[in-house]
Amino acid sequence: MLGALGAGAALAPSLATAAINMPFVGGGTERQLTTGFPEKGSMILQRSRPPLLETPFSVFDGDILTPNDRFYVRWHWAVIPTDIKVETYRLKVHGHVNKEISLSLAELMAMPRVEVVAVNQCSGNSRGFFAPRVAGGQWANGAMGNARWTGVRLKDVLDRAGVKPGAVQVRFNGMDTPVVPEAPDLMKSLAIDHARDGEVILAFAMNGAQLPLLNGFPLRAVVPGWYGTYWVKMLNDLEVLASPDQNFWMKTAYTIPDTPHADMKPGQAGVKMVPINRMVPRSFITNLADGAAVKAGAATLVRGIAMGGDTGVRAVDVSIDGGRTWAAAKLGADHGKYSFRKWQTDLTLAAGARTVMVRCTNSNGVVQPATPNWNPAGFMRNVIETTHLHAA
Ligand SMILES: Nc1nc2c(c(=O)[nH]1)N[C@H]1C(S)=C(S)[C@@H](COP(=O)(O)O)O[C@H]1N2
Ligand SMILES: [Mo]
Repeated sequence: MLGALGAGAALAPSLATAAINMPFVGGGTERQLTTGFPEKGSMILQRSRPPLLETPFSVFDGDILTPNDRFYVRWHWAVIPTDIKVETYRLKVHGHVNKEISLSLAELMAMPRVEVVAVNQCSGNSRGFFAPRVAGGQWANGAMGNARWTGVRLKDVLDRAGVKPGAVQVRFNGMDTPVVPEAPDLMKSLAIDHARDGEVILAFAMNGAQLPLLNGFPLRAVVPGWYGTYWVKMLNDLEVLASPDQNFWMKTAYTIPDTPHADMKPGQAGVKMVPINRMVPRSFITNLADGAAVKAGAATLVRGIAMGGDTGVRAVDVSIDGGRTWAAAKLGADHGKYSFRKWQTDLTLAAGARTVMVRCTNSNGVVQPATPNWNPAGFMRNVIETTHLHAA
């Protein structure tokens, strides 16, 4: 199933003429669509070097699994190998282990396989909607995707090396490198018990096909229920650590206020910061864009997607009276607790300007908040989404 990737796939984009308007805070921002990246269809171009590509939101109204060629892309450094030799690729496992090992793809693929459907969402998904605005990639809601991941348990790989007593974390490193040697290579770590829980996998396939280069060919970490930053791509190095990881990407970047909803006030001092971790419930309408026209006094089908975050979706409710009353939507097929879940309902709207609000409650009883959270990095954006409709 894994073949060598076409030699030297170019990462330079060619811009298509189409554009997409996003109603960001502070005025509309026009964003280019591009079809110029290898193995990718039409994507919103955030940045070309390193590639930051957003999934156009209409894609989420399609199959519950986000197609590989429409799946968002996020890299931190621009030095990304484009010609990976499957025959010579090795995953090295070292550090606080009994025996350092180095596994080929063939060896990894001969191990017991597991599959999970799980949402990969960037910590900064929806950052463009933060008010006041924050620096960083101005994503709308398309820095997320849902896929069926196939691979091996991280636990099984670690067991082959033998984790020594006293291990505290496992650190992931991929084949991409910073543009200047002084800059910090991207590395992310998970607590040893998390790494060995049997749910964290090293995936070599996505939706039944090899990983697209830009989504981490030939191997990536899949950390169900946790933000995408831990899902290290082009993974070739696992280091078992005997003391907590102090590297820039764990200690400084990707930290959130240790408060409910990771919420704080702009300029607030003395806030304790912790590494970002579990995702939270979210829900969206996918078949009607903000500002769409619908028929007044007749049933309108409204449908969308929800995610429970670090657990399943218990309920999706909608409100057409500004959140005073809520009615349960009908949930679609359950693809596992880490997957998107479809929902739909029929609404009859009186003529005029109307709003539809959608709210997810997860299986732990966690509900989306009514007011948006804020933090300076623009992480974990979460609020009950409101769509404006014109009924006539
Ligand atoms: N090697 C490597 N892995 C990485 C990153 C990176 O810069 N380098 N970025 C991480 C971040 S922040 C996110 S959100 C996800 C995005 O995954 P995707 O590009 O497959 O959608 O990859 C993660 N894995
Ligand atoms: Mo991210």
